[in-house]
Amino acid sequence: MTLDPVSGVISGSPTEFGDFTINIYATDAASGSKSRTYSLHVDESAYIPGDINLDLAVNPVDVVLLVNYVYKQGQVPAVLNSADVNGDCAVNPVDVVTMVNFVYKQIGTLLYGCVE
Ligand SMILES: [Ca+2]
Ligand SMILES: [Ca+2]
Repeated sequence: MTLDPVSGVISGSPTEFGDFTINIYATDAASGSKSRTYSLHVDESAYIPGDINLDLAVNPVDVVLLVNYVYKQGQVPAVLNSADVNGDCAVNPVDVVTMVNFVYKQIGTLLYGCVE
C-alpha cells in the first residue's frame, strides 16, 4: 500500500491480514516535524471467494494456483478459505471443478469457505 505525500490518500490492496501500525511523519520548515501513529486492521474475512492470490479478481490465474495447490503440492493459499469455493470446509478437487465451471463456463457461484 502507498501513501500519496500530497493528497494524503492511502491506496492499494493489502497483501497480508492482521494488525499493522503506521507511523506518519510530516516536516514543515517553519515549525519542525510532527508524527502520528495510526492502526490498520486488515480482516481475513474480507477475501473474495475464489480469489486465491488476493488481487481482488477471480480469473484463470486463480484456477492455476488452485490446481497447483490441490494436485501439485503448490503454494498454500494465503487465505485457505478463499480456495474452499464450495464451502464444504475442505480444499480438494471438487473446488477445482467448481472454480473451472465458474471461471470458464460462467456456471454456479463461489461460496465463502469454512476451513478451520
Ligand atoms: Ca485473483
Ligand atoms: Ca471445498
